[in-house]
Amino acid sequence: MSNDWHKICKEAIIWAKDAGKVIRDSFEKQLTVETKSNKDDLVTNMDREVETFLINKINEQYPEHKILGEEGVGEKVTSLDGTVWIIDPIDGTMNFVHQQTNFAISIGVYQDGVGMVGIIYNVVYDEMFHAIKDEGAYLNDRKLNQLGNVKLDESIISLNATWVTENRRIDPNVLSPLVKKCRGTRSYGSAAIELAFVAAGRLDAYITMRLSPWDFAAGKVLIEEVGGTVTTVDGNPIELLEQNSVFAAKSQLHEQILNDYLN
Ligand code: 2AM
Ligand code: CA
Repeated sequence: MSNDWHKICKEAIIWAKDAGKVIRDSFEKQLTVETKSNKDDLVTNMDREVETFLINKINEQYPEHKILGEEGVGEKVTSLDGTVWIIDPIDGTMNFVHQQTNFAISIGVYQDGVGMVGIIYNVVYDEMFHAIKDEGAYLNDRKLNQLGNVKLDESIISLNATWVTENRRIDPNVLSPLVKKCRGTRSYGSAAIELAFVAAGRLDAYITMRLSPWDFAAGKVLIEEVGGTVTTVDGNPIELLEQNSVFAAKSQLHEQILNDYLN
């Protein structure tokens, strides 16, 4: 059975906006914060509430679709066959808890492993980034331009300071020359927002060493729709159902950084 991607995109936008309103309204209320894998890996009642809300909407409308969500409210997804929704109810939970800004709802919809719809809702800024495969990407009603070229020494790269200090995943000497060479670095603390900003041309590149499918599923669709490149930091294809390092950038800059710094 074939899907109507316009309809799916429109519905997902409405659900994300409705969920965003619920999250904004929750700022006035008491939040329950718990930790998951470690003391800095946070989850709140709102993460679970929003994931449940989205899963219920998807299930009502598309009972035959599969759903992979960060908080595990849905069933376990082990293959990309068919239509798979990959959702993060709140990407940037630490920002949500500490700052009440710079977090996003991320929804990617894949058909047999191919990204068809990407939605990232920057909740507090009311910025809806969305794309349908082969139909362009949008920020609210504005169509995003295809990404152009940029000189490395005039580029802004998003990366967390963790990756240029001692850490378990990358030698700090790999990325520190890149940090020196580029015009500036930024870190927003929400992978979805950083990927959306690459798609919108606000950032030229984003590099991180470990993300989960719900962190990048929507962003990958958005960036590829404006001609950007998303791979692992080794330049390999992203595995949709695995944790990956992620390197997203304007395509020419991606190639240059890969050749001159990451290889
Ligand atoms: P989250 O807030 O949805 O957990 C922070 O640098 C970014 O990395 C956020 O997008 C955050 O998503 C994600 N992140 C944080 N800890 C992570 C982990 N242990 N594995 C994968 N992604 C993580
Ligand atoms: Ca999350």
